[in-house]
Amino acid sequence: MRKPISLVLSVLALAACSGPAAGDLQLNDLEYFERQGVNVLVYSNTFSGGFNDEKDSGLEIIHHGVRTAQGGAVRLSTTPEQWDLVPATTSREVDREAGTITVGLRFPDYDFDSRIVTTAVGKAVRIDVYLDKPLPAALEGEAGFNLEFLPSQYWNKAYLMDGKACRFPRYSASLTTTRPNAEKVKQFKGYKTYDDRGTDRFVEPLPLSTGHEILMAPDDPLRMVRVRCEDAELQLYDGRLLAQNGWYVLRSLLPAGQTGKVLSWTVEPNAVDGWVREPNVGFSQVGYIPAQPKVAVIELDKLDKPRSTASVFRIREDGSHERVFSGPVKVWGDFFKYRYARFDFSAVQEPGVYYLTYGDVQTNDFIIGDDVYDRITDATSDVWIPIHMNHMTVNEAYRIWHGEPFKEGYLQAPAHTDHFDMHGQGAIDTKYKGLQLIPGLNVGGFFDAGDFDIETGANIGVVTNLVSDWERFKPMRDETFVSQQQRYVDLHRPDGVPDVLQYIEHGTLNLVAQAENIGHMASTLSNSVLDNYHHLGDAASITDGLHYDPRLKPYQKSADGKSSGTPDDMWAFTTRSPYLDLQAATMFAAASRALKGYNDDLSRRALAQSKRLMKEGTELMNSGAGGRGRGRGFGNMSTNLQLYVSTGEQHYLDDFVEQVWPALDRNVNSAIGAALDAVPYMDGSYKERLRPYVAQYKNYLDTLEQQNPYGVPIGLGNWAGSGSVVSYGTTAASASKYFPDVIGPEYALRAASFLFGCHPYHNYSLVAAVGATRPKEVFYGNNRADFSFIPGNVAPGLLFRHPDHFENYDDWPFLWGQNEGTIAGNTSFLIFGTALQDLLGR
Ligand SMILES: [Ca+2]
Ligand SMILES: [Ca+2]
Ligand SMILES: [Ca+2]
Repeated sequence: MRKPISLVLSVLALAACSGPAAGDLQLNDLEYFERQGVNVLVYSNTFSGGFNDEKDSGLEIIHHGVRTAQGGAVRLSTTPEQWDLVPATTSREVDREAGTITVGLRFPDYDFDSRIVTTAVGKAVRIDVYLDKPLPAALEGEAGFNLEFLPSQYWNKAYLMDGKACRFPRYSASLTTTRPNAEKVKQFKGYKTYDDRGTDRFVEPLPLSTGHEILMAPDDPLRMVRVRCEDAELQLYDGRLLAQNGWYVLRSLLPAGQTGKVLSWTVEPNAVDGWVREPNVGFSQVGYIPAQPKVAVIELDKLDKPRSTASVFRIREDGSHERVFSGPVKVWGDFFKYRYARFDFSAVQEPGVYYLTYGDVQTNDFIIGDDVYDRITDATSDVWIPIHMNHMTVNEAYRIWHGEPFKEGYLQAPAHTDHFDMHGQGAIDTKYKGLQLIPGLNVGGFFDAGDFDIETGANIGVVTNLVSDWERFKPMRDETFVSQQQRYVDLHRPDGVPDVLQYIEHGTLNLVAQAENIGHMASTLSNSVLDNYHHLGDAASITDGLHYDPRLKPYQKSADGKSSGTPDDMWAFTTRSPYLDLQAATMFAAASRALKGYNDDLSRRALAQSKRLMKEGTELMNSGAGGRGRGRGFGNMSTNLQLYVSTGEQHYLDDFVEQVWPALDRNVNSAIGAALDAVPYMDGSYKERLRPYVAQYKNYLDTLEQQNPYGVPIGLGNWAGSGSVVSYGTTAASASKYFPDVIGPEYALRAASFLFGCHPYHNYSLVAAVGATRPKEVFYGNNRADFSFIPGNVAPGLLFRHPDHFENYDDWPFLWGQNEGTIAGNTSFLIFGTALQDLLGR
């Protein structure tokens, strides 16, 4: 996925309420149905997240604290995939008196409207589907009401369909059929999620079970749900047959030729009597240095009575446990769904192995020691980053992570083409024709994230981050063998060259190739067909490595074995953005400095492109061509600083100084990072003039502790906010380094604690970091189909679902907004980790 710009909203805790009562489902003030242990949300989250079916919309059930069902909607297929059509929400009305929530849904592609009326009836919610006009003929036998259940919460559990006992399958291995493509309901913008291998037929799952009443998970009271439908058949499907991120789908077809109320379900989630959510004791899974503040944040059900004390136990050398500290638990207050309390155990300073207890809750152990942060970036730098090197074979010990991808290179994207990952090609603005090979682009660069495209903006961020890391901290770590000549990377094999330099070189190689061969920066180098975009597995097998020749038939190879008729070649989307060109100019200037003396040729080429793009980009910006889909940010202040540092030319510095103070006056929080970056290159008077802004920034940092119990910026966007926490931590570390008398190290350490486990929902480290006792088990990496992780990944973390729920699944990797690490984000973490180590004098 391409990370959308997410807003960090400042929010105050919602007004306190006493929590849900036992008994019947009630429509509450936040406009969802609630009883103790059960929340039924009705379009608090609509299908408008940006990537179609994100599996977090529609009618949803949060069952004893876990969002186990979603996607309740009229849908057009048995097991909808991400790029199947989703309904627009045309209206949402809450009638408190009648106790109903009514939602209007519309599929514009079929001019098809429906209405869902939900009503609490005792402990159940009744769902009635209304049609004012009969189903469009094309949707007869296709449109149904669907509700999707989370596989990882139901697999291996039992269900009864009309009394017959069955088991939810751990593995997707049930019957399917095929139908002619002509019968396939349209997918998003006419894309196809599947490769029919020339059969002209698509696959459709067949139901696991059918009946009129299903009792799900009678063997687990926390997950038990009863669903009844009198007027149509209930069908249970396994969505994983078509897509690994599919859910179990319960559905009923809508009848043809009818209007009015056409379907009724009752859904009754079980509630365990007197259920109160277990406290979540948040703390740093990588531990603490002896002198630092140590505050655990305890997340509590509003029905839970906060305890007055918590304790710290030490695990002694003979294996016995000793209580070494007890202290007060102070209630912080309410923040969205839960109540929060804090336990300060800063007094515990002796190095050793410890755990916390709060009532019956005992945490896993953690370490207090001088060196606990020393290795937090090692997995990111030694494993995650090199695995994401494109156009190379990457090996680790006995394992090939991926072969060499995209040997056939990249074609010019045809004019006026939309793209499924939020890009697009306007008129062609290069010397190439649509679908003509642009030479030289299949070199260097990093996979964006859990997908395999080169996002130019993200790759610019990567090189910028790595150069910053190199120049500030000179990391000489050498654990990676990189041979551009062999196109081969071997992990854990030193080759005499610092790895960061090799990663800078790798990123720069692709970006310089773009500037030289295209003339400006491409927005992305990405898949041309959707069936390749959702690839899971070895990147080298996404395309066939052969040049596409339209004269051959699909799947046919030429006699010389060099081309094929399969249209799978990647495309370069080249529409010019002067803003992106200016960002590239900044990065090239920085890369040129870092590469000098290591790869002089590339260093010279980068500097040449920097000067050219700076000039052309500035002219285009001044002419009002602001570029496609991008804001102007704060002009080219950072570019000017980078160019000054690279060239020593005074006019760049003058331009920087002219821009930095107004930018700080406009918004100190957004400009302070760039202003601090300049400190090493400026004289003492600059630093003194900056001081009051740093004091102003400190005031902002202190307000965060009133905004939420964790004291870091918590984002509410559709992509969770670890990136903002990393950025906050890095800026706080810089401020603390240059102005230690104004800003102490505690702010940067707070960011570390949050990332490493002191956060809502659970207390696992959001970073797959060396040293964390309990990192998250699953991430949305390119190996997510194996419910696994790539070491060093940083999850976006706590995804906010409206109106009051933070979530991070640890048994289901497939929600990108919570579990996908990105190359730009993870190299930002590398800087944060290094800056923290530097700040702590390590
Ligand atoms: Ca992407
Ligand atoms: Ca190396
Ligand atoms: Ca090909």
